[in-house]
Amino acid sequence: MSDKIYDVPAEWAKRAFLDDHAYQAKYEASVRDPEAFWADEGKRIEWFEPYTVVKNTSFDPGHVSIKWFEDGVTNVSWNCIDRHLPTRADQVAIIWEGDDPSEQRHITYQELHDEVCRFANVLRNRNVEKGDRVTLYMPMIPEAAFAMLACARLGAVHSVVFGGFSPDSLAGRIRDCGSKVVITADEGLRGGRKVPLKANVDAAIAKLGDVEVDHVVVVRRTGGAVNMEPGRDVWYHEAADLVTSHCPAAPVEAEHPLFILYTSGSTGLPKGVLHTTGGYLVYASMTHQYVFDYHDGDIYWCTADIGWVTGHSYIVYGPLANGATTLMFEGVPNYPSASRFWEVVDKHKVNIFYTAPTAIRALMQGGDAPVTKTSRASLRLLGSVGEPINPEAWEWYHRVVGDERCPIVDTWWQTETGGILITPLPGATRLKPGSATRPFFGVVPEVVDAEGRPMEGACEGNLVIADSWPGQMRTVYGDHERFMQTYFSTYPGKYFTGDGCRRDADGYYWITGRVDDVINVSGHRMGTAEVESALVAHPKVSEAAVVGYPHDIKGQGIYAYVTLMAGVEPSEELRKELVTWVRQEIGPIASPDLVQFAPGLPKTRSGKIMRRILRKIAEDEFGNLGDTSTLADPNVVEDLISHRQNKK
Ligand code: 6R9
Repeated sequence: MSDKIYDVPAEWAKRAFLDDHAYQAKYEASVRDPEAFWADEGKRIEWFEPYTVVKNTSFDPGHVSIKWFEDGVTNVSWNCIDRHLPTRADQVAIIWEGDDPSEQRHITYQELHDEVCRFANVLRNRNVEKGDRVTLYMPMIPEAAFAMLACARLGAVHSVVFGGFSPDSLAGRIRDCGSKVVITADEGLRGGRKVPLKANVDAAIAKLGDVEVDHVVVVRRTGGAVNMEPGRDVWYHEAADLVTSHCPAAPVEAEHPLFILYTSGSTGLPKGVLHTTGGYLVYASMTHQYVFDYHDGDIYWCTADIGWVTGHSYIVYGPLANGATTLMFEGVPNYPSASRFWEVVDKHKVNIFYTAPTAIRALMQGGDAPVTKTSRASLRLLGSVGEPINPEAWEWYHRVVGDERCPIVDTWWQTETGGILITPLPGATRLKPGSATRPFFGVVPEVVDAEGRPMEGACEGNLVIADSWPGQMRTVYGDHERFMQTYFSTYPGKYFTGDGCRRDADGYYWITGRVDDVINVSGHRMGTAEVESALVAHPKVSEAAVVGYPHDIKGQGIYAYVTLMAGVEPSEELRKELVTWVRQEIGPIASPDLVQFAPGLPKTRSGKIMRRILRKIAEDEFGNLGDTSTLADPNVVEDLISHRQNKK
């Protein structure tokens, strides 16, 4: 924690949409009369049929229902493209920077229109219709954005699966939402290394058994050799040659599904978070404008992958809804050198830069020189997202990257929230390193104690949101019961975020991290249950328990306690085998950092694993194990402590 405060820089006070006074007034209006507030804000996008009903939402246990602008009719692709053509046809919509610094593309709004229409026609020719689910398994190339917008244009529902997930994970996500069409590329390219995307799709489809995928559309990226299944697989460039660049945008109701995005929770398989059309776009657009203080002509860069929600809301939908120029980067921060981010900033004159603390910490380890040898004079604003940013990393980002000139917006939000909920506004908010500061318009955060009682003033507890906002997820795809259970049953009548949080005397929020069984590894969410079930699927493993532990770069690392089958001897080799196994089962982001072989796990007499104890051991806090009297066999704790793995 740090008690430093950074005032709004003078030039920011001049240029920003809102100063502190304006923020306060607008915030008060937004929570005093949400109906009136959002009735107005809803007009920031264009509607084919105007809405008359603004907010129809209930957090009542058993009857959770969330609808915004429900009788309005619009289309997201039309709002992100066609609407801008009269004034922005020749303005660059997407700057693409390839993995290799010699590769780049500039795509104007007119070109975006033509590309998206062609992609939509290719999908239409493969019988994709309104409401159909389409899975995308793509590298960071413009065609990924074209495909998302093409789905939206047809009223089809995209489900983007991060290209780092394994064939198994991909198969599960194709099955869960019943996609008949998959869009992929021959190979991805990251840090000079190839990722076999099409081969992974083939392997995923082979695992699907009787679930059929009718079509696989393959974009050529590297030109690497791939297997093409006749009748099923088609090259995008060949199919696109046969269609026109004209395709009407389908009018859809405000609550028509826009996309599904799978995310890890504390139990079971990843959930299909469902977002819909009108409210989502209004919220993504509004937050993008105010949080990043986006003005016409600004060059904006969010380094996320489109496989995550940040890529959906703040590379594609928010910026394009605002007619912005959004930069899309295929590569990684340290290729070909540790200066890459800043070289890209200089090359494209980036004004607004949005990244994750894990990237900042990794770059910080490389020292100042790779940063300071670049100019970065175009930078005006920095952003952070994905996990708590420690004050040291914040200070470095501010001092070295931003030359003490650029405010940092530390934006707290989730896949479920669709857009940013707690954040500074650069012209309005005094910054405290490590704090996400104050709620965005229409957001009513509360800190509750273990019994769910709202706490007043300065306090620490669990973070809930008391009322709906337009960008909120609507349901878990195909399982509304699970939606209600997961988010609205812990504190009935309130949306439970899963995060712990502190509020200080100035009303600033400090997110302290997950309070459930979700680990945040490099800003990527991983359910401990998912990693455990991958481990126990290994023939030599009898039982596994997985917890998070503090990791210098990744924020949290994955610590796995593994009990082997009788007769199997622990070895260094087996340890490596298990790590590789998990990578293959889920994907590299799920690789355990540490594996400890444990003859026994601490369990209650009823057989429940006491993760609290395992967490303390992984965190090095042996002195503070809490009550161990309910353990069936207290001796296992001693053994676990003496065989604790060393941290990197
Ligand atoms: C957008 C995104 C959500 C979880 C969330 C929280 C953590 C995100 C944060 C942050 C502290 C921030 N988180 N932003 N914690 N400060 N600025 O990351 O969505 O992948 O669903 O993760 O990430 O724990 O609950 P998602």
